[in-house]
Amino acid sequence: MMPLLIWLAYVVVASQDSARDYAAPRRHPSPRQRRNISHAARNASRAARRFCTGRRQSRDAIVYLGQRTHSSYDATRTITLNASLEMLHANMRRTVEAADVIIFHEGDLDAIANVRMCLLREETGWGPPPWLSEIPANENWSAGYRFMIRFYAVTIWPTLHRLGYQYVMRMDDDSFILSPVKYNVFNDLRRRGAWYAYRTLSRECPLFFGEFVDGFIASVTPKLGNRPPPRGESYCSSTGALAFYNNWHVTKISWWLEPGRARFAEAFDRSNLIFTHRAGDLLFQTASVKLFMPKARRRRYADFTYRHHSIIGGQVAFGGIEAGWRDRDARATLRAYAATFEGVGNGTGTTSDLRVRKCGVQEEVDGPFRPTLYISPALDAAEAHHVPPSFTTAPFCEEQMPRAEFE
Ligand SMILES: Nc1nc2c(ncn2[C@@H]2O[C@H](COP(=O)(O)OP(=O)(O)OP(=O)(O)O)[C@@H](O)[C@H]2O)c(=O)[nH]1
Ligand SMILES: *[C@@H]1O[C@H](CO)[C@@H](O)[C@H](O)[C@H]1NC(C)=O
Ligand SMILES: *[C@@H]1O[C@H](CO)[C@@H](O)[C@H](O)[C@H]1NC(C)=O
Ligand SMILES: *[C@@H]1O[C@H](CO)[C@@H](O)[C@H](O)[C@H]1NC(C)=O
Ligand SMILES: *[C@@H]1O[C@H](CO)[C@@H](O)[C@H](O)[C@H]1NC(C)=O
Ligand SMILES: *[C@@H]1O[C@H](CO)[C@@H](O)[C@H](O)[C@H]1NC(C)=O
Ligand SMILES: [Mg+2]
Repeated sequence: MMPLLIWLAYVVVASQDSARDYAAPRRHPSPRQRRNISHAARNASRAARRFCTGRRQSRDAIVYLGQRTHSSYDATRTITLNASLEMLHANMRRTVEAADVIIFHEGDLDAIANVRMCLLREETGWGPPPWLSEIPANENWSAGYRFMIRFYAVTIWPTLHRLGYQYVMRMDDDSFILSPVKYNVFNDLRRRGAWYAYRTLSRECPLFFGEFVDGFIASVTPKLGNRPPPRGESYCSSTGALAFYNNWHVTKISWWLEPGRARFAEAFDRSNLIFTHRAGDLLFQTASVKLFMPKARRRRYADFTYRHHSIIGGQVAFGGIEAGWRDRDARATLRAYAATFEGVGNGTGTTSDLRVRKCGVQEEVDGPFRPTLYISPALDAAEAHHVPPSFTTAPFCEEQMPRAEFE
């Protein structure tokens, strides 16, 4: 009896949700379309059975990409998947209990209790695009790392859609939720009508990517009804100057499947920039949201403490920690972070002298700036060694005069 009730409630809520999101009138499906829909559903459940353990129990998915040893970094990088999961369960209990947790992997991970383990295969969005017969060599970034980028930019949307999911929250095995979030994040997003949510910012927009975006805008987008940068300004010097540090984000899957986005994703994929220049999914997701999504559909969550960094050669070379305004232990958590890690900058020496910085962040368009604390070890290293800070920096936060985030 219970499962049926839950299923009914789910169908009712799910259909209300889509009715609210799509303003266009919905016509009844023709018999052919209806056959097609059930065909698609069968396809989805077949794919799920073939590649994933368990079965779908929620319309919301928390997704990790996991691996036993890191495909690009040396042995100084230990895999922290279990620790990340533990903190997620401890601090986002309401969200985790209502969602499916999925770990996509290449067959090198053992099953974890209460987690759907899904195999990464061509059918689940893993690998190079069909036209790329040889992966360009890169001394720093493995093929797998670049498949990861392609997954989060291009192939995750149809894959999760086929598995029956509507919203997705990304977690990396090195992402840590470090303070309690007492509500269900997916429901909060739906209630606010938001389609893309992020936690923090990265200042990065390499020229080659900016040129790709500007070229795309010039060639096709006037027909797509998007929001191009102000006339005469390049993407990187205007709307693209700040990017979403997207190793944690939550988004509505169907938005990424709309024709405009599909066309942009196809152009990005076709450019091969992922494989030739390691153009990140972060850049692509940011550009998609900034070009196509109404600002009011975006949201930043600044209420929980979040850590994500990249350790290279034992020091934090990128990323750091940003405190949440609801975190009562923020100062102690930041102090513990500063006592544990060292920073290294772009071409600088290291430093163990990590500074707690203060800045203002904006959660919604036209919303107030909230005072926030953060640590950016690479920035500390640059300052300690009197070199200019790397242009590329995360978490990025302006200390004096914060700029409006919702550009
Ligand atoms: N299965 C699999 N997962 C991968 C591979 N490369 C990265 N991942 C996973 O994808 C997620 C993102 O990778 P990270 O190396 O953290 O990438 P990133 O955060 O963009 O880059 P960093 O700034 O270097 O941390 C992590 O959960 C990784 O474990 C790979 O080759 N195979
Ligand atoms: C049936 O589904 C396929 C694949 O999703 C789609 O390309 C096609 O247009 C659909 N046909 C109808 C009649 O809805
Ligand atoms: C079902 O899957 C087959 C092959 O995997 C594909 O050709 C077909 O278009 C799919 N149908 C729908 C409706 O998605
Ligand atoms: C992580 O947990 C799984 C079981 O949940 C276990 O099999 C695995 O050995 C653990 N990995 C590490 C590195 O502790
Ligand atoms: C690889 O990384 C090293 C060390 O960070 C750097 O000096 C080199 O330029 C990088 N190579 C490429 C192709 O990016
Ligand atoms: C890193 O430092 C080099 C040399 O100072 C500089 O040319 C380069 O632009 C810097 N990289 C970034 C991302 O700031
Ligand atoms: Mg990472």
